[in-house]
Amino acid sequence: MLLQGQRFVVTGIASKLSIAWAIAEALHREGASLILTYPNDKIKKRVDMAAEAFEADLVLKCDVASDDSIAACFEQVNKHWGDGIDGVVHAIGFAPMDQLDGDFTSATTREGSHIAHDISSYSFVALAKAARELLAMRNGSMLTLTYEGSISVLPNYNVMGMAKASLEASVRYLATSLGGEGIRVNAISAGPIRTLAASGIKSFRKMLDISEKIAPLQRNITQTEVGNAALFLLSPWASGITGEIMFVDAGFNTVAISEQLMMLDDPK
Ligand code: NAD
Ligand code: 0WE
Repeated sequence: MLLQGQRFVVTGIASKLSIAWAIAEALHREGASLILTYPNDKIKKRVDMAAEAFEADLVLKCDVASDDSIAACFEQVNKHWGDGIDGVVHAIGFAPMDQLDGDFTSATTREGSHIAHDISSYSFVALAKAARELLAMRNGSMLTLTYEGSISVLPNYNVMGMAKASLEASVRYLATSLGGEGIRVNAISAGPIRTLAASGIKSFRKMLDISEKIAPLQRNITQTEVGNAALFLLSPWASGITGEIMFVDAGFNTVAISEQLMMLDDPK
């Protein structure tokens, strides 16, 4: 029971496939107490299911598009855990669907870019602002989820690549800003996983197939593997780690040209 008596706020559960579901599962397994959040009534019932499964203390509304919603949420967190929290998990990403389809230059719009950056990047800073005092009381930490598309180009990821690059920079700036208060800030860069956020993405299946051919482990990763890495970064075992982007991607990011790709061009 690595996290007995510790308290975490987990955002981003939308289904049993959500990465946040697996993170909440891992935290609960290690004895942590949880508050889970949802953005709107459509998703609330899924979060209620998770709350039951993981014996969560509370389920709170938190739409990160709204400062009022974030403030109201953390007012409740403060009421429940007024003497501090040990961590906040940000597992939120969104861009309008039309942004994630086709040629980057043509598909990207001012409005689409604004929404992608607001919901997928600024929201992490907004949560840090709201949680700062409570985190400082217990040497807490923040964790977010990012993707390789922030560094190198993948078809259709488009403006989300820009937003994830911005999110990763925010991890470093927040780590320095909050380090003096004993608060750590990290990210996990996860390999592709079939979740709701992957549904409707053109040729996601193909992306999974190619990823497992390039990755050193020759397979894709699971939500549980991200949950376990999250557990580590949120735990006292990671007390010396901040501003870090940790890859949980079966090694995919370390390979430029795989043996498999060589054979594609010249089969033998
Ligand atoms: P998911 O669809 O299960 O989770 C995305 C979450 O964002 C949902 O719970 C949704 O409710 C939430 N959300 C969207 N708008 C919101 C708002 N305004 N306020 C509050 N919450 C809002 O998909 P997922 O794959 O578990 O995504 C979680 C995170 O992991 C995202 O940041 C995503 O970019 C990242 N990630 C996913 C993959 C992948 O392949 N699935 C890989 C690397 C990183
Ligand atoms: O960050 C993500 C998901 C990003 C995402 C997905 C959606 C689909 C539904 C953001 N906004 C929306 N909006 C919707 O309406 N991932 C890392 C998963 C993902 O998405 C891709 C990927 C991968 C991997 C899009 C194109 C290419 C690869």
